Amino acid sequence: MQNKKTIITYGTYDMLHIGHMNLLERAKALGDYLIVGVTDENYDRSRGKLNVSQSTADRVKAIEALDFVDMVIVEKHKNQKAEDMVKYDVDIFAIGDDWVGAFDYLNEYTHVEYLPRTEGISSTKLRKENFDIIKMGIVGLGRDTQAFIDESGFVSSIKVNRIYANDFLELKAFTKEHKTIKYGHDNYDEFLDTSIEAVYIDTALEQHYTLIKRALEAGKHVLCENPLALDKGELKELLSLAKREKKLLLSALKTAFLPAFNQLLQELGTGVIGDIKEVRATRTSLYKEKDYADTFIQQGATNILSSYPSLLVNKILGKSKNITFFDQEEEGYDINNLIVTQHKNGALGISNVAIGMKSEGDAVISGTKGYAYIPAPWWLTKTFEFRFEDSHKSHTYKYEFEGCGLRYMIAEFSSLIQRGKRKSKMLSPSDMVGINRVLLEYNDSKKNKNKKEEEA
Ligand code: C2G
Repeated sequence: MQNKKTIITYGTYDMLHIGHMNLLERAKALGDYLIVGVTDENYDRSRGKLNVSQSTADRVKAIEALDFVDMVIVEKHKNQKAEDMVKYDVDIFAIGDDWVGAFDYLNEYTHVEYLPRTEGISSTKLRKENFDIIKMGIVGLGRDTQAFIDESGFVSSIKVNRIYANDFLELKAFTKEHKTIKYGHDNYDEFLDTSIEAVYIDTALEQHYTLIKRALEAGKHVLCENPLALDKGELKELLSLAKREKKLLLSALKTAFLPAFNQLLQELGTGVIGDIKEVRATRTSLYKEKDYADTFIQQGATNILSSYPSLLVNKILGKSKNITFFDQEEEGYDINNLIVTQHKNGALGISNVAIGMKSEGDAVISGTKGYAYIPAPWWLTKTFEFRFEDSHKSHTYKYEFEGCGLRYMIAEFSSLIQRGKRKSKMLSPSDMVGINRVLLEYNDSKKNKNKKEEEA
């Protein structure tokens, strides 16, 4: 009996269409056994595919349902194709001829065959036909406003065309310079009364709560720089309001949406470093050098920066049970804070934030078998390494990272709106509560301390 001939092909297969089906049938016709590699969402995002509308699980399900497909695997990184060729003893690698030349390097492992592509149909075209473009407005002229406008250009489902700021002259100068932002408003009610469906808020931290509340009440989805509120009760109120209004409220914590950060969490979930006992992360910034307004600095290191280490700690260890602060104050606000949190099974979170000193911004996740090291700046995650006592077993993961990272967050925000979802798996409402607990408790403890001092 002749050996069976194994064919492999890869793709995203978003909104599975006739072009994909033709290609898969042509691939199967080359042999006996067809393996299809469906790209994982983190891998797609790291190779610049930001606008995929279906989850990995849904795309896998659609391919599994096809009669002529014999096996479905998930493609997670760039080098996997070569590994799969060896692992599955592949005879032919087939792919559409839009890729001609790109995979010639795989001829070293197998025979590469470029097959004719079906003209006139694509996932991009289907997405355009099926989903409306989301009109979005910007609130404030903050530190990330410019970057947000630039990065939203990479997310085809979003159009940013309005801005609100209370300083009329600044606003005028801004709209004159930015031709894509056609409309400037210095009246928030008027701004909210337009056809925009969503807003991005980047203002002074103490204004967030009121601006979010009014936007949600006006029926807009909200993406807002963290912290969403500076008071415990206020955060809960905003989250219940979003739920009641059936609107999406998301913290603009860009780290949470980076492909490499999500891949790190996925790998840790497999137990690669054993039981995790401690997560330690540092985030410092010398804002003073950058001429930021005094009122911003006076919010203190914890309010400005703690959400980043708290994100890493909470995503890995879950909710914190006890929180202890070791803070250093100057001129009435904290310039440095070492925050120790206790979690399930006694695991420890150690977060260090500072705006008055500079330190190494790396992170270490320690487990019973080994540890993960993320070099500085860990919150712009591009690479991470799993290290073991036997250094031969150590391995490094490297991911592409486009622009300043905001585009991954904007893509998730728009994809959730398009799919009618209110919760992001990458940053759920309960993640947001957990992450903000540190700064909200710190603000509470400071309030109580001041009250006691006043009474004494
Ligand atoms: N395809 C086709 N005709 C179309 C559209 C797509 O033949 N009108 C083919 C592509 O050439 C590819 C497969 O269908 O072989 C899957 O296409 P996509 O989902 O767009 O995936 P792609 O980004 O091409 O993935 O590791 C991933 C692969 O490198 C390519």
